[in-house]
Amino acid sequence: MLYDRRGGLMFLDVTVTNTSAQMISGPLQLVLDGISSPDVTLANSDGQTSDGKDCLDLTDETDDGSLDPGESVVVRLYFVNPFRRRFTFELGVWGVLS
Ligand SMILES: [Ca+2]
Repeated sequence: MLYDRRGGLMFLDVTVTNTSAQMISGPLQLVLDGISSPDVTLANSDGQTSDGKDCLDLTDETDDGSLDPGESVVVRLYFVNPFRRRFTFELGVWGVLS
């Protein structure tokens, strides 16, 4: 995790690779869950899932709207963390197997 002193945000690059043999169609979403500190929030959320988890839409990061076998996308997560807390979280990827 890196700290952007000017913006006051922490950030982390996440690479999502389709290691399966099946194409994954969009909408492709990176879902963030269980941030361990209540003082930390995701700064660049694209919205929330139906059960209230922050998510980022990765569909536009793919070359053609779907994640083919072996294709990777990289997305940067920005966190607001005013007290510089240590924290953990879980990531999941939602897509449609075609
Ligand atoms: Ca693709």
